Amino acid sequence: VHPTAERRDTVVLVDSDRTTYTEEHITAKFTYRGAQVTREGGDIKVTPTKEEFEFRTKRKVPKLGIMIIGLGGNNGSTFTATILANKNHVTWYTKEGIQVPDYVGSVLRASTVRLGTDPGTGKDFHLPVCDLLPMVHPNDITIGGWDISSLPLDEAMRRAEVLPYDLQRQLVPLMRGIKPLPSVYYPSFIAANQGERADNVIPGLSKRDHLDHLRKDIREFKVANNLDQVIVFWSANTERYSAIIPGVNDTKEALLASIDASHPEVSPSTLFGVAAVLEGVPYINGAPQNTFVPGLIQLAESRRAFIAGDDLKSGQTKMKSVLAEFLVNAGIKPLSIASYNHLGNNDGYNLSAEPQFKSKEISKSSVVDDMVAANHLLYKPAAQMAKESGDPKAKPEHPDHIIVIKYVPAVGDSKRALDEYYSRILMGGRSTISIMNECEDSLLATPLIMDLCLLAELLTRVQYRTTPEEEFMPLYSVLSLLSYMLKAPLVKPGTEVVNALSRQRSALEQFLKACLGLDNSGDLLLETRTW
Ligand code: NAI
Ligand code: DG6
Repeated sequence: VHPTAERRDTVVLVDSDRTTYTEEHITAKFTYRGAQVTREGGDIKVTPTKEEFEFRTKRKVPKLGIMIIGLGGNNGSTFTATILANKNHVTWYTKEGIQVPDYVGSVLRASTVRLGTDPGTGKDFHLPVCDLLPMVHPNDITIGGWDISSLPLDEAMRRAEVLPYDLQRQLVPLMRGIKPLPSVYYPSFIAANQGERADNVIPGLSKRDHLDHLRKDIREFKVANNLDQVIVFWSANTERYSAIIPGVNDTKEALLASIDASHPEVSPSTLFGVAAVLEGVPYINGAPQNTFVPGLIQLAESRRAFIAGDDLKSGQTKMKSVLAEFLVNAGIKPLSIASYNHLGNNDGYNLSAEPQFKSKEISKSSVVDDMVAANHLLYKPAAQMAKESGDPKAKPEHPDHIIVIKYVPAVGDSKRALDEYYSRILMGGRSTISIMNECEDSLLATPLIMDLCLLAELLTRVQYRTTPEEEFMPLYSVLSLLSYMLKAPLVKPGTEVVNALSRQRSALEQFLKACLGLDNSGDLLLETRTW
């Protein structure tokens, strides 16, 4: 068994009066420290703040089902094949020899956190992230879902052309019995070129009937597989943006009324979101469109349901959320970022239509905004631009940032991504960094889908309170702690988006440790800097 797929019964036992263990829960007290900062004349006034939290995590992991919308797509079929290969210990030959299945690329299963120092050796002690708190093992996930294409999963896997032949050959008997449920298909939302695969569609035109049908599918999947929890994941084609129209989708009441009226601006991805929220199961959007219209966010809030999105941050954008942060935090000023990519899978085919490309362009573009806005020494804020230009509506200074995506059938799922970072360095000098990466897109996306679902499930088991008199509460509906895996993270309305990968990882790590009552000042390493 590959180390990333191993089963362990590790329990992290925190030896502190602030962390308690019962058979049912891990409960930890945590002091959240921050600071309020104001300008007072020429000075900056900083007031340290602190708030006491108590986190309670249910220890029993549920029997988990994941329902993928777009199950027969490249990601859906690769995800299913990966879980089944691991579960059934399928090994296969390539020209490099025998291969064993793994979960490489999963932050939970294939990366570690620094927990502290071993007093015996004085060395750092690292633990797999998935061993910090009780989490579902991916091999135990039950998979189901919907697709507008009726191909059973063995044929969908073959159509995807992602996995090697010898692996596919052995997976066929395990995959052929999995057939996607019929789905809702509203042609105006995805590229016209997708029409040819839409042979598995829920009949009728009433969006209310469609909603009821999807809700029934979720309930039946749960019962049929004896599941405790289900997560619904959008891995279907990228849709065009929905228009946000007052009275149509801007409030929960309007959205539900629009479904009753079969309003044309209610997209399939939003309809699935409503179905999941009404069934009380988490809903995650792995594509870039604005599924989470204000009415759906409100509905989730009102039901204390969990949602997360948007768009998997798998390759080029993940690199960008590292490199842009590195450059700007190094005091170097990117002047332009030009990102080009071509791919030949069905995702690329769908994105060759302008409205769907537009959705992807938006999510790929937003990723450097917070890093740029954080450095007013390099980039002029809006007020300064307005003063200098005389235009009161002037935007803050920003590097030129372009996104190009081209469909090249020959390369299939093996996406090519080229990026050029052109920056200003010392004394007006210039630096150009070029990056080219190439690999199967679905092999990067699959572990992200898994991490998103397993983390979302864990977060449904974490509750908090800020005084001992209060009842424990679930976390806020929008699970922004999942941002690490998402290109355009959805956050609590009115709060700031964090795109920088290191900050996203740090937030996640700190939160998981906080659930154990551990403070994350580990990198201070004061013992190495003091006498
Ligand atoms: P794909 O095109 O192979 O799969 C999408 C599947 O969704 C197809 O089988 C299609 O028939 C189905 N579908 C379309 N509309 C549907 C509906 N209304 N209900 C149910 N099924 C429907 O695409 P792939 O490569 O699997 O990607 C899936 C999504 O994830 C795309 O939106 C893509 O942009 C997004 N994504 C993919 C990444 C990657 O690295 N592969 C990374 C980031 C996002
Ligand atoms: C081409 O851009 C297709 C897209 O679906 C991307 O492959 C996907 O969004 C992953 O993007 P990135 O920028 O994280 O590699």
